[in-house]
Amino acid sequence: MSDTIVAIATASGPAGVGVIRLSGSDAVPIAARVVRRSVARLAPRTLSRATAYALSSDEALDDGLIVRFPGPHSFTGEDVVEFQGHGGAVTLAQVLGAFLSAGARLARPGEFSERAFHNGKLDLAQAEALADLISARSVAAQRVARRQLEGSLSREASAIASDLQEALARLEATIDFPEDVGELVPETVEAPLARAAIRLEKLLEGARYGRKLTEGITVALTGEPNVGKSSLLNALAGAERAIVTEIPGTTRDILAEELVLAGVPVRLLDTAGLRETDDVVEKIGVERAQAAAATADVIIVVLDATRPAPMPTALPAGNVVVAINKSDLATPQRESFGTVPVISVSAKTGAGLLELAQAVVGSSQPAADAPLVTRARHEDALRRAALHIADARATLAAGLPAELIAVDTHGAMAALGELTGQTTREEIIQGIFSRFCIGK
Ligand SMILES: Nc1nc2c(ncn2[C@@H]2O[C@H](COP(=O)(O)OP(=O)(O)OP(=O)(O)O)[C@@H](O)[C@H]2O)c(=O)[nH]1
Ligand SMILES: [Mg+2]
Repeated sequence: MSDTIVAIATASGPAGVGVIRLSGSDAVPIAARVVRRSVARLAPRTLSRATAYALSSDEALDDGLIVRFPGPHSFTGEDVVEFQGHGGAVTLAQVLGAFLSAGARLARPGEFSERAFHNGKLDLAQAEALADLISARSVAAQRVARRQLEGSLSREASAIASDLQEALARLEATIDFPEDVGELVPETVEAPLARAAIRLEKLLEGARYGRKLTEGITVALTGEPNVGKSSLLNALAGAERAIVTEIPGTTRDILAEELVLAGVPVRLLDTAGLRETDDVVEKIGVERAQAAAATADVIIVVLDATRPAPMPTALPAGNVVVAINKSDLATPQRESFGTVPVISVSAKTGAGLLELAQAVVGSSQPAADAPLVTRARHEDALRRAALHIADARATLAAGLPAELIAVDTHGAMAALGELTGQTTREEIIQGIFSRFCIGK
């Protein structure tokens, strides 16, 4: 038996339609008190006309539609009722108030998804994918979230788990029934462990790109005055956002632009050109530029093809891409600064901008249909699983007893189970759902 929760499920602000969702054992009788008709007799999953009334007066609050999803065939697995009325903060707040007066409790953030998880409707990775889907900032991020919601990551985790299970079954047979099974044949354990290790390695390879997709990255344009940093921001954004002039020292403040580069959400920062100056305002701008470069995930050092390139020692430490701009005016002289990629671009003609975007985002994009790890929590669990497997294989190779190999294999299983929530601690689960939005 669960108490009945209610929340506005649609975004706030003026909108054509607003949806209020109820879930719990009294969802149907509570809804019936508000719409003053039998909700229990409505055909399941079918919309019917309904008017929501205030409980304390006869005032009609809103006209709309009502629909009943009897548990367990609902999103949460419980009885769910939705009232679909008009959007807008005041109307929705009034109807919500009526449901609260009728006996529902306001849902905590993520509580609907949390109930779906506890009722076996979604595993933890799928519930997280749902949150990712709602907050996706690029088409690529949205696609990955959809695949995860549909179970791609969970299926890969269970494929790895079944390899581990196979190894464990062999180990446990030799531990429990040595006289029937005989000596452990190392290959029969090594083969499934190796398969699991390869699959894990593949997943972890894509994780860097996957996390960029959901979290996005900050990229700072930096370089001497007049090399074309602001022009590059405008060219990448496809809009005249930053002021561009032929006067060195044009940009003073930091300008941030949200855009998508090679599928990854990027916060691109234009900064003041770096030079010694006595101008008080420009000086502050230069300091801000240096601070932005120091905290960015990637720095684009912009050089001017018409001027001699500085020595590589001038490059800041970290994740750096060099863009030699104004390639329409002169042929860039350098092809690389050691290991730092150099891309020749023109903010004026657009040449090289796609290559620049690719270089900034990184080339480790996995195949489009491969399951992708997008969360630090998942990456962490998978890394621990991989370490346990490596230990298990080392123990096996050293000819140590089956019990010791089994301990690590169990450890790998437990780490893997955190992904889907089978072995995740309750407070971690609650922490995950508490970061969801209300009504989800
Ligand atoms: N031909 C050509 N001119 C460019 C290109 N990019 C920028 N410019 C010109 O170079 C000058 C400086 O461009 P900005 O974008 O203001 O340079 P900046 O690096 O932001 O300069 P500061 O803000 O002063 O640091 C302007 O006159 C631009 O029109 C390019 O790719 N080709
Ligand atoms: Mg500028």
